[in-house]
Amino acid sequence: MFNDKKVVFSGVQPSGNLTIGNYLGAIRNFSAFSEEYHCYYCVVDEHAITVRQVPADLRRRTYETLALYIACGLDPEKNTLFVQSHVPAHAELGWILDCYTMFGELSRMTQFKDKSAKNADNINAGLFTYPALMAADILLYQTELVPVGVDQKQHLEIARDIAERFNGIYGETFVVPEPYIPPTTGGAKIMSLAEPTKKMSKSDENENAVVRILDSRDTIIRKFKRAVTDSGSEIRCGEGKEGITNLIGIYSCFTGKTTEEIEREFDGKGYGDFKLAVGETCADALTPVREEFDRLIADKAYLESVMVQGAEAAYKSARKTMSKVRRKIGFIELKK
Ligand code: AQP
Repeated sequence: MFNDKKVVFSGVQPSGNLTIGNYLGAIRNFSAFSEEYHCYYCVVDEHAITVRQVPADLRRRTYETLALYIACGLDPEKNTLFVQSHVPAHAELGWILDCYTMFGELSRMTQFKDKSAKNADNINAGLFTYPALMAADILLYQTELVPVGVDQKQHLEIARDIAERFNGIYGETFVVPEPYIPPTTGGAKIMSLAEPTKKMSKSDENENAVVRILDSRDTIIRKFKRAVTDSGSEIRCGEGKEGITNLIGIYSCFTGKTTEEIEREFDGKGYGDFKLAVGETCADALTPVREEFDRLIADKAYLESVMVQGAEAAYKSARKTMSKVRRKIGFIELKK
């Protein structure tokens, strides 16, 4: 079915209830690749445990993230949808790539710095070596393209460096992947509604800072109404207007209108009108996703069948890369 197609890989951590940042920066863009590429979309539960998770919540969110993939338009018959821990090759290649990843390069990762500041009581080794596991996720499938938000650009660069380093030592083993990052006005980085200089993150403790894909219509509208703006009154992008710039970006993502068109549309109108329009537009766009999600999440047996089918397809491909890697580094493969 997938012969000769180039590969797309991406993942989302089940580390919280997904936000419109995850949606606009990543998931919404995934289905565009389904026809032309062989797409692997993974729920990266192994990454999620770099931050302490409540087991029951992790389990529930893993189902939910898979259901959201499907509700956002990813057909399991056209995409390989799977859970990272169901394919042990991720952890195995992750360890191997740890040994080809430098302490210095990991120390420069901004996500490590941010997350260690947020989780000062749990700065574990997994948090530090996260990019090597992410490189394994990608390289395992000989991925050409990785659709991600701009916050993941640095991790993509390290994945490319690791692939090139490994290929340099052992000869061509991995395809060197390219990032696919949406344009800045196209959802590459959605900012917090409470602190618009900070990325919107699903693990943010301030509920008013994040709009979740599954928030109710009223909640979405209320959160946008409360969004931090500035003391001015003009609906314009610009310095000192990070809040309004973010809202214009979100509105643009949902309507397809350019910044100029939006600025013209709201010329002479107040922040209140604009925030209401953004809230309603976002809520309307997410309603069908929420309805489809509600239907899917009630059918655990179906979701589990997707997990099984996805894990089998992913394993088939991962197995080939692992065999090549083991041979190249000098591990003995047992003939069964
Ligand atoms: N605010 C964002 N704007 C645009 N894209 C975003 N992504 C995340 N936040 C934004 C993209 O979503 C994909 C999945 O992200 P992830 O789950 O792997 O982890 P993350 O980047 O660390 O996302 P969060 O929401 O900030 O999670 P937590 O709070 O758990 O750390 C990625 O493609 C990411 O770029």
